[in-house]
Amino acid sequence: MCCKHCFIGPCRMTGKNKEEMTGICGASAATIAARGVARYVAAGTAAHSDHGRDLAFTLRAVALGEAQGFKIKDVNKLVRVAKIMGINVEGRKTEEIALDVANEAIANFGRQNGELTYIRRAPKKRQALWKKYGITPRGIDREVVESLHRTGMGVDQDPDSILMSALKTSLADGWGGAMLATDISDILFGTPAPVKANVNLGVLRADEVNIVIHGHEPTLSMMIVAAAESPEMIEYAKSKGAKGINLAGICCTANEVLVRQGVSSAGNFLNQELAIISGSVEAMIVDVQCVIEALATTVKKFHTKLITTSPKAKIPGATHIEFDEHRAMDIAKEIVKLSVDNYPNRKAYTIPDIKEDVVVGFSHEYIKYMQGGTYRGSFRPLNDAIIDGRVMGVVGMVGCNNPRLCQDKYNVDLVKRFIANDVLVVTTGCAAVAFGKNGYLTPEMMDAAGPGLREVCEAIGIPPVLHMGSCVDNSRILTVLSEMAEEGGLSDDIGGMPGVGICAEWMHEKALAIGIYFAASGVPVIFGGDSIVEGSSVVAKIMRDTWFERLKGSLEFLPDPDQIFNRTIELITKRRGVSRRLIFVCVKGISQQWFIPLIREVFR
Ligand code: NFS
Ligand code: SF4
Repeated sequence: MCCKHCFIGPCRMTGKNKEEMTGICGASAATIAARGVARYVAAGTAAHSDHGRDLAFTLRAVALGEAQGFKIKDVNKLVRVAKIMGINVEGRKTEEIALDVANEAIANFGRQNGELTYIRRAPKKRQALWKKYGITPRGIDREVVESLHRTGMGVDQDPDSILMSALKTSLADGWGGAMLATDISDILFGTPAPVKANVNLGVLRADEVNIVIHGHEPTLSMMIVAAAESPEMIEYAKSKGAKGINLAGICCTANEVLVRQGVSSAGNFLNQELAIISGSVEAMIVDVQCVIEALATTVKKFHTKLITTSPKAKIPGATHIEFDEHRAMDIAKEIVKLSVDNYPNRKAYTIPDIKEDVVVGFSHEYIKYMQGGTYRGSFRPLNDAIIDGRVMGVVGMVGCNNPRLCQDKYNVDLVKRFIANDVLVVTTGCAAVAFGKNGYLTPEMMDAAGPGLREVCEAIGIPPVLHMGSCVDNSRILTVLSEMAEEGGLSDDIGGMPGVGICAEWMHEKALAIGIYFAASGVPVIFGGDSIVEGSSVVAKIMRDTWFERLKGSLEFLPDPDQIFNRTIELITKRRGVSRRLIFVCVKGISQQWFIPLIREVFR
């Protein structure tokens, strides 16, 4: 336990009796732990939301005809988003609608009062709960700023109050910045639908120029994909002795181009240095988030060029080529050319012979479409399967790698057990890539699923583990849950659904923001590894029990996969309730006209 929010400190609490200690200003262990959580959430929300903001400005530039090489790829999604935002679409040009959507998105950041536009997408009951507890977010920037203010020296000193504000700020991420990032990415680059690709270091190629794109924002990486596929660049690569240009992703940039373009992924967070030490990477192009500074030292021992592109993220020792959407294609070609020029410098290299086939790209739109087609798409089949017990529940497995834990092991141990127990898994981020690396993202994985889940997956035509995208795409899970609530039969709110969120190998502030917006949205959430609030039982209890009483969502830390598994099944079982299943069987029986004769037979 440590607070360094002012220079009276740092105040450290060590030993067993932390809860009897205070900081020099008198701050209790609970206050210090709660402030820590709230600051993590503010930083995580800032990261996802700033990503969303940049996309909104790109959309604006596209609408105004100022973004070189970009166009609106998914007009249907643009129209859907415009309607949700209350923007008139009738008889208007695509660019006019796009400009209004971009401006409305941008307005969400600086809004001072009222509420975020997408709050209206949540079930009515959820919106009412947020109002009741005063946690409906107003503007994204306002909530982040207020969190930083509240948690400063001598401001909010009530752990419960600090944690309620953390919930509010996290909602500005999930139903604000992240959801806007997802929607605008879909509008600009296409809404994902299932696509085949490969995952792991074996996607690097011996006889081609290997360019690894790493970071988070899809704007530059999509342009690099286009530049690398251009005949001009392929010819140039051939002139340098390579057979072509091979693109591979790392982290969430990988997920963005994987679920949309089927560009293979070289792996998740802890694969970033491994790709370089294969000796086969001509250039690693990075933008923002999860890009470790150690890359700059690692590339010194190999021929790899490390190229930073964001004005927000520079690394000493890297080559900086700043991205600007107004000249996007020119910059992308410049970067690709520089990478090709580096191919003749490749020396000894070893590409591990490991890669797996994957099927990825399950956007909420596609999952809905799979359940009834374009005109009759709904969540009815999935809801019914959960009600009648063929599917026990849905678990969202998300988040990072963390070198405190064996890479991917926790996630893979858990996913195996969930699908074997008829629990459908939806996944994003580095956890999704972990499943890909271990062969869990193929339809053949149905064989590892329990009989009920297998039947449903076969009927709907989906694998038991659904890769839904990058970390900002966790907002897709919120949309799925809202649509399942609207469909009826399970719960008329996200709270009450037999669903649990799990972040087993987390490390980033963003992960905590995600976990907490799921809790605020009514989902019980479990984080793996050590607890960041272990110094305060008061805070741990508020996050687990008080939040659950108020919001039907919670956050708890469990260090061990067995505990995570057992607790998840306990939470799902409690939520399923026996009565609902019985009612369903009866209603279904009556509708199928076998129930009444059966009862007659029994009582005859
Ligand atoms: Ni999410 Fe994606 Fe990976 Fe963790 Fe980092 S890449 S935004 S933070 S490490 S899952
Ligand atoms: Fe110590 Fe209080 Fe300052 Fe934190 S705010 S460093 S607990 S004196």
